[in-house]
Amino acid sequence: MSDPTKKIEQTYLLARERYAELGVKTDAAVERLASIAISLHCWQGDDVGGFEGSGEELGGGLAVTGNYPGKARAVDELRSDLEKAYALIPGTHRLNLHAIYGEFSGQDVERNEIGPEHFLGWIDWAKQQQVGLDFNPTYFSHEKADDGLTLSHADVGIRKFWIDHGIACRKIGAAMGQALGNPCVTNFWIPDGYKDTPASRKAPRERLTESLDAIFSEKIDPQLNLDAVECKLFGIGSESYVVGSHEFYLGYAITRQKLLCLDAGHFHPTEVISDKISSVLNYVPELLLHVSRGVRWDSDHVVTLTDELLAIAQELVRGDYLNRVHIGLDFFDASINRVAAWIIGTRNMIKALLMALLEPTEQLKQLELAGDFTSRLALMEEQKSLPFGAVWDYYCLKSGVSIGSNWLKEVKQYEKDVLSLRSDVSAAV
Ligand code: RNT
Ligand code: ZN
Repeated sequence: MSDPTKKIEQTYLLARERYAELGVKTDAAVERLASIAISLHCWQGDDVGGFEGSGEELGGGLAVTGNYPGKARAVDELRSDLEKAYALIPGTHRLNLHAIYGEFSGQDVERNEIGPEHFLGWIDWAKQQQVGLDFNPTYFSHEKADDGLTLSHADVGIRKFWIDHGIACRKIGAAMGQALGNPCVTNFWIPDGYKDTPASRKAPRERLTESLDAIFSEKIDPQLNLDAVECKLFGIGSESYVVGSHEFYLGYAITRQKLLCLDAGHFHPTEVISDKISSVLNYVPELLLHVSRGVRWDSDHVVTLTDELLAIAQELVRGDYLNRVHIGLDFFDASINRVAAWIIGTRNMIKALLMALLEPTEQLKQLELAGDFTSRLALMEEQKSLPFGAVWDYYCLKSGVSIGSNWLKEVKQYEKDVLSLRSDVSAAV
């Protein structure tokens, strides 16, 4: 059997039988998987640089390490890199844009003055690529964020500036949702906090509540735009106090019925978001996930197929939460090929979902209800050596993307033909 397509199909049929013995329908799993969109974060493509052209350093305590050549310097390059990534990832996905990625035609457009007009190029591109769009206001890399405070700043003028930015971004999100026919998730993350012990933990939090309420005061059709708020434990330069802590945003999201965004790197290192999903979904309508990988801290490493990634996927499947949870990625690694980073991280997220969809979930739940924890553990462990890879290869084949690590050859070729020709000097947009 030398025809590789035939080989994958044959292997799949054997795997399908094996899973069927456990009552798992692989065809249904593959079909379900194809309907799950992952939101790829644009900022992996250029180390969270954006196109404002203001020369501002990356702020907000965010850190990207590495200087791998070939970073996208302009919108066309970023789109080309994304197209390469999407072509090597099975399924139909989304793009998550930050406000600094607008097309400002060399103009100095202040963040409180941005509008849908600066994102028309992205909207057209998204239509043509058939990807949905998500959005984020950018509350960092700006002189008005240099104090480490934005929406919770004590200065009313600075606060107003950032409130207006938030208002502008929700309108952009709604325009994206309208144009593409599916809701845009607009996620609010702010870096606000203090390096050292605050004298008042209270005042900035009260101001943040007021600022958020002002931003969200205009009702926007949830078919167009959904608001999410992202909590964090600490950041570089905000080690002692973060205004938007977990408790803060949990309370905010519940009382305002907003989406809560759980970033896998934003909690104590032994705390996992997989355990939080089924708690918070009792109280908030929907969730946004920022799937990331912290190594010792919120280091935003490329997502790998870890136990926690699998646990996140299992929670989404076991809890039947896939229609209430938006899956986004959030990592930035400049030490490896950036296109490969997207592909590795996204493929891993999809693999984890497939593994979870191939689980005999009902059987496991029955065993648990019957108190047979021995069998529950035994079956969960047996699950790990079932022929998952055969189903994954088949899914890639059906989706028209290259099998196994063949995608890497294509990325290497792209590096040779395109990325290596880019100089590191930032091109004006
Ligand atoms: C920062 C947050 C936030 C950012 C992006 C760029 O700790 O995780 O989501 O990574 O907005
Ligand atoms: Zn995040």
